Amino acid sequence: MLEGTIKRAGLEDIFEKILSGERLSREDGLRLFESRDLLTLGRLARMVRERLHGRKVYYVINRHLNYTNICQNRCRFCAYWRAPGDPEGYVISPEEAVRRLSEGPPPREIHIVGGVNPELPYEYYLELLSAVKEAFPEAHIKAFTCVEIDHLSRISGKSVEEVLKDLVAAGLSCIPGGGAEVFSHRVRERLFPEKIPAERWLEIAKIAHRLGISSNATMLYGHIETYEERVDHLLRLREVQDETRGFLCFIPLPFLPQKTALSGEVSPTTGFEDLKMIAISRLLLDNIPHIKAYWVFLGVKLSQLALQFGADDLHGTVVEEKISEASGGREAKALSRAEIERLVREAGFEPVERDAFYQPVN
Ligand code: V47
Ligand code: SF4
Repeated sequence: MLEGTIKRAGLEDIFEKILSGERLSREDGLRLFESRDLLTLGRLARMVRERLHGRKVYYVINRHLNYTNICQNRCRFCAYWRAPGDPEGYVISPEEAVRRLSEGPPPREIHIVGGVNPELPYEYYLELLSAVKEAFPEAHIKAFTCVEIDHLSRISGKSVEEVLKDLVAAGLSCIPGGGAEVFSHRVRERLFPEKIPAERWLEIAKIAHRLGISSNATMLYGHIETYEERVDHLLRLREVQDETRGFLCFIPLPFLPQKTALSGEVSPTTGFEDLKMIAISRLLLDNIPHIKAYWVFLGVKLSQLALQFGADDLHGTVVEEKISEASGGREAKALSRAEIERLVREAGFEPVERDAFYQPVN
C-alpha cells in the first residue's frame, strides 16, 4: 500500500533511502518541497519520527516572558518591535518578571526573549536571570537568542564564551531557537539587514554547544524565501549538528504577516504548506532529535495534525507570548495540561511531560 502511493508520488528512491537510514541530499529536499503528495510526505516523516520516538509526544509546563519590545533591528517581518523613545515601548524589571511568572502553575521551563534594546545595560540581563532563578530554582531557564547573545558580547566588550559563562552562572540552562530566520543572504538583505549575519548566528550556536549549552533552531518560512533557500537553511543546521550535536529541537515558524510591513505583499501560509514544512524538516534533519509544532503560531488544531506529519513536540502550556499577539495571532495564549494531553491522545499518541532537556517528569 505504502509502496504504491510512494511510486505514484515518484519518490521511490527517497523512500528507499529513508528505509535504509541513508541521508537525504539537497536535491531530495527540493523534490520533497516540490511534491504535492502531502499524505506521502506525512507517512515518510511519521516513519522516521516513530523510529526516533515511538508514539511519544513531548510537552512542557512553561511560561514565556518577552522582557522588552524596544529593538534596534527593525526587521520588516516583525510587528513586535518599537523604536527607542516610542511611548508603546516597554521594559520589564526583574521584580515585575518574577511577579508575572508567579501567576499560575509553577513552570518547569521559562522562555525569556526580547528585542535588541540599546538602552539596557549588561547587568540588567544577569539580574533578570538571577531574580528568575532565585524565584524558580526548579525551573530551567531557556533565554536569549544568538542575536541577543551577540548584542551582549558587544555591549560588555566580552567574548561570546565569557558572556555565556556569565549567563549560566546567573541561571541560564539553554538557548531558544529564535533569530535564525532564513540563512539566505538575499532574504536577509531584503527583510532584516540589521540582524546579525547567518554565519554569526551559527557561530554563536556552535560556541554554546562547545560549552555544553544546548540550543534550539528555528526557520521563519512563508514570506519571500524560495524552496532552495529553505533546503539550504535546513542543511546548514544539519551540518553544524554533525559537528556539535548541540541542537535539541527544530521549530519551523510560519510567517504571520498581519500588522507587519509585509502585510499587503505576503499572504499567510496555508495548512498544506505548514504540514509539508513539518514533514520535510523531520526528513532532512536526521540528526536533530525533536521537531516542534509550535501551536501558538500554527494554531492548536493544525498542530495536532502535525503530530501525524513528523512532529513529536507540542511545546507547552505557554502563558504570555507577545510576538504572535503583535502579529494578529488569534490563538488562545494558554493550554492546560489536560487539553494538551487530550490533543495528543486523540491523535493516537502518548503524551510525555518533559523538562527543557526532554527528560520525562512525573
Ligand atoms: O526569531 C517574529 C519570529 C521568533 C514574526 O526555542 C515571527 O523553543 C512569524 O524563536 N511571524 C521568536 N514569526 C520565536 C521563537 C521560538 C518560539 C517558540 C519556541 C522556541 C524555542 C522559539 O519569532 C523570531 C522570529 O523568527 N517572528 N515576527 C511574525 N510576524
Ligand atoms: Fe527585533 Fe527580533 Fe523583532 Fe527583529 S524579530 S525586530 S530582532 S524583536
